[in-house]
Amino acid sequence: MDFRNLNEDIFRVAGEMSEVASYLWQKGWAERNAGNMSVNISEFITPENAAAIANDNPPFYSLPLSLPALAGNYFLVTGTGKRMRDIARDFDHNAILIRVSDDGNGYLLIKYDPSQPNLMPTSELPSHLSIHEQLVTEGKRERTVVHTHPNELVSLTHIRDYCDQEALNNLLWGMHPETMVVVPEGAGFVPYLLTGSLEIAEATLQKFKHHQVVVWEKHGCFAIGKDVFEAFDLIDTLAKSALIYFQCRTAGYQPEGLTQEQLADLKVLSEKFKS
Ligand code: 2HA
Ligand code: ZN
Repeated sequence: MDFRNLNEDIFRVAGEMSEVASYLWQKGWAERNAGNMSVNISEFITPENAAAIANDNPPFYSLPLSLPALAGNYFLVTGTGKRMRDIARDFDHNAILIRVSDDGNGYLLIKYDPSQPNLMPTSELPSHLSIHEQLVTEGKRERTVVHTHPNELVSLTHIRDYCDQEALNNLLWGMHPETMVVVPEGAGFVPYLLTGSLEIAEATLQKFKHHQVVVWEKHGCFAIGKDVFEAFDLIDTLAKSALIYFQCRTAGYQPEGLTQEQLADLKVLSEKFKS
């Protein structure tokens, strides 16, 4: 499995995914096989790469959804059941290159290795690809999707009051000024649904129309970014706010939080950063 070596851009993206996989593990957000990542690398595939890949006659797998905007697109994705700590150490044996078929109804497993028949894309592939489909359709700049289980954010969604998007974001923004600056749209919130289902993929998609991070009740979160570092930073910033909240509570007091006026000033600041 040498798909990393197709060209130096793909080699770099694989390195970035390995680096973020190690952060997720070190953060304690990636127990066992928890979490998954995908990056749309179509822009880096040269005609020579595409021809070499086609010659390999890769196996085809159908998908329960149609992805017309992704027809022919290439993705690096983490493998199902694979550990983030193993992805960090040995990307080639724990991640895969796929190409969405020309009809958009399935994908081809590139550089399929018969000695590793269990190396298949993440169980959350329907969520990942439907998010990528929306990103491409809407002409968005983001090309990566990261899913992980941040303890701090999951803990918050065990509190009924914070299973409400507005309340959740007001709490997170209020815990640290940078949170409003880095995540001014806040997180989208998806109430509990079965993981890996089309229902959760659809609900997540709706939230990504207006947010870069989507929190799944009692499970974890998804983030999009132009690269995996941007997606990681968004989650890390929100998780820090949640941690500050719990540290205050553990110390025996209810945190004061920033005032609505202070938050409004920070929102103006975040808009300045964007322009
Ligand atoms: O990849 O995190 O949600 C395992 C999961 C499923
Ligand atoms: Zn998960």
